[in-house]
Amino acid sequence: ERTVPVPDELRAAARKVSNWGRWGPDDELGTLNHITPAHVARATALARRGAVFSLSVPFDADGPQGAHGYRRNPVHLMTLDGGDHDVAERLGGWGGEAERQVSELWRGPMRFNDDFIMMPLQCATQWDALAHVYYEDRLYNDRPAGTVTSFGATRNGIDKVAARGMVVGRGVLLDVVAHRGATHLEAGAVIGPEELEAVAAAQGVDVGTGDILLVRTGWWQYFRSTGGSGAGGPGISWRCAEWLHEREVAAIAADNLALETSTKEFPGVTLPFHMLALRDMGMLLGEMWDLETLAHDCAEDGVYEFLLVAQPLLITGAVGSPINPLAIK
Ligand code: UVW
Repeated sequence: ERTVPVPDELRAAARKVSNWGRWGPDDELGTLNHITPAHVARATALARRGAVFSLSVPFDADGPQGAHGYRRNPVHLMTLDGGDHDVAERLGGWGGEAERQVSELWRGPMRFNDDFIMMPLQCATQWDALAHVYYEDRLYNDRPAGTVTSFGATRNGIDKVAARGMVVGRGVLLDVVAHRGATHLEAGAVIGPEELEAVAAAQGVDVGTGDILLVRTGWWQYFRSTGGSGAGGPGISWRCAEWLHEREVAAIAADNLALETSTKEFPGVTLPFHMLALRDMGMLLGEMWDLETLAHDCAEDGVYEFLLVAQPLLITGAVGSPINPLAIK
């Protein structure tokens, strides 16, 4: 048997948390529909001190993909820099159309540098789009798997979210590391819904409709401090799906590689929380966010809520997007 069937328990959970049809047959935003203009307006009031925290890890060759099998860290290349100008002046030009264009520009006082980057869209701080993970040939809202082709995602792509400027609202940090009194969670640690509930209660923060939930596991900090080891991530259990569904959470992100635990909760089934969240609930998943500085600030002032702005890029048909999320307190 090549295919491990969907376990009964997971299928039962899928039925409970499914949002297919909830926002109409054409919906491609999923649980982001929980964020209404009223939610956004209320969230802006959380930017009280004007303190801004970038939640992005660096996009560079030392990135988190050192711990990943099938992705690569970004390759950043310069296409033009000051050295080209110096060489052209000392040794003569490059010849051809390139020289004609550039030397025309260099006759004036303006100088410039250009670059580009090659990278998987999901190699560092990012959102998984709803078209990223599916099973039994269906994507979120009963779309056929064939709607994603080599031309990209014709349905449920990240562009649908980006075009609407959807990912802004009330962010809530649940600092599981601090709650456990640890520096980081051990590889494969599992965070269940009971623990999310306990952390929220201990921090004195509620989690409700339209919130964007951030979960700190300490993985990113640990990965950085150990010089790149750290495959086998701590993370949330598939059992958190129902808890998030009941609270009408809009999206969830964490500071680890895959958001959910690397522990196999069902034999032969990889990423069961992804299956429920992306395909059945229609919930964006954020991975590899740097929550360290924000967590320290929250511990200091005891405020675990903030305005969160985390827009994906408008990349047509993409199944994920790099982001530089901002928390503003
Ligand atoms: C997979 O690797 C399938 O998913 P993610 O990048 O969201 O962890």
